[in-house]
Amino acid sequence: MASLAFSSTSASPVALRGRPNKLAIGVAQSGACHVSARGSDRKARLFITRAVAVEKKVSRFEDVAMAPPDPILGVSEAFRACTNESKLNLGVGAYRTEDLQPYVLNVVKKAEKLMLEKGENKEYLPIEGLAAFNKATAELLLGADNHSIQSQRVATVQGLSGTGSLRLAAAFINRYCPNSKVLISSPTWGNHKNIFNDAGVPWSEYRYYDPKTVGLDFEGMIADIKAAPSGSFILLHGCAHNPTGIDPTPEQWTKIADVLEEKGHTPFFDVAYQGFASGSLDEDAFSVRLFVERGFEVFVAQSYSKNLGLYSERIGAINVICSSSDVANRVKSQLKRLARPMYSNPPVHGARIVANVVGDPNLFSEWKAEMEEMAGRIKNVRKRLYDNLSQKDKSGKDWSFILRQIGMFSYTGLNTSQSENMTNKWHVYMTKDGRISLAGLSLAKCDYLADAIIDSYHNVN
Ligand code: KET
Repeated sequence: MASLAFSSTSASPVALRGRPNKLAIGVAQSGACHVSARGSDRKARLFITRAVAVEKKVSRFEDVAMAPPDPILGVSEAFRACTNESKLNLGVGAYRTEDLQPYVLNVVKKAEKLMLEKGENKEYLPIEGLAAFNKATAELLLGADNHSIQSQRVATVQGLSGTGSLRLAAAFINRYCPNSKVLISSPTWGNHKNIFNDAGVPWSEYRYYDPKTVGLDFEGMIADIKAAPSGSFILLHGCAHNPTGIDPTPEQWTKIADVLEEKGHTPFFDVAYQGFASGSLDEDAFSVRLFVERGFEVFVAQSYSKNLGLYSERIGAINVICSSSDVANRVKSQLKRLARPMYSNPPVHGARIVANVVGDPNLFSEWKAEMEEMAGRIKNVRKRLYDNLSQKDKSGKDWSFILRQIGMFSYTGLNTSQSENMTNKWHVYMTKDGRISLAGLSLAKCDYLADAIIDSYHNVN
């Protein structure tokens, strides 16, 4: 017989000893219940008039612990709950207008109108995604005349945005290169470690950020990549490194390629900001194209969350540039095989938007202009924040590192307690690693933010 525990909304609670939690009996007011319990309570008799017993199973998941909030997306949840008027959400990397409102690009609206007019159906896509999207995305990344495309050496599979594409590649590495490890920069985007952990891919870190110079620790990076076991995958941010906003120079990229070649490593690029860093799609693809040009087999995960503002459409791709078209075909077949039991096939809406924008010369040039505008707004905010900090801070601290960073973020150098002060005292919501999203800042709010940063930096340890 099962042990019994009781709960009642009407009568005072009756506590029974014995093993609890197998069954709970709720007692309502209109009915009767006569129960005998086991152990020391076996003889207990409860007579509750007009009470009805309602059997309720206690969850088998009772031992599941509460997961911590996500370090990035959890910040948005906390921001929504805050009622202070000065609040600012500089957590997630999502572009806002100067009025701090989400922005849907005009080209996206135009592409959607076209799609509606065409009245396309909602049939399943093939496992690898929309053909027109896959073609457009590889060409955007590598350049349409790139030799790897011409010789059909690129395996492209539409993914669930950048994250899903990285995850698919991680599953591929786990299955086909099970003894290889992935090296990721320290620090890196918060989700990289989760992705490789969940895919069962071992990883370690290479040095990247030097807090003393608030710049790139190039020597450390090279030394760690050299020291990694030959044949490792080296995760690189194609442009606008997240969270630091510090990218290698073209000369440094060449040196990195030399070391990867020497060690037989495979470059694995995360390209989440093409066109968003410099405002130019080609300039931001420089690093990837360099490695492809030098004959590496390269993994590249792409995202259209930021550059086309398609965050919730979940549109991106995984590209594997292979040494022959034959290998590319086989790699693609296995990526599809991995995708099928995970999510079957990808969603069509975002893929059609990208294909329409990239495939139409007018929309394409309009997109480039809008992207330049977004990148320009972020650069203006960056400059204004720097100006405010340098004018207000009388300590002599050099804030010029902010101007040297690129992309959506600024890595302020604030530590955890200082970042917490930003939120608790100033209602500036940001990640605890000191990263702020400049895309969520307006020119008008730079003054307030500068006060918050100066206070947190100088008055909190
Ligand atoms: N890579 C990097 C480097 C990156 O910053 C993001 C998103 C992604 C991939 C994935 O984006 P997706 O939407 O899956 O295509 N970064 C921002 C949002 C997030 O954390 O999910 C961020 O850092 O705020």
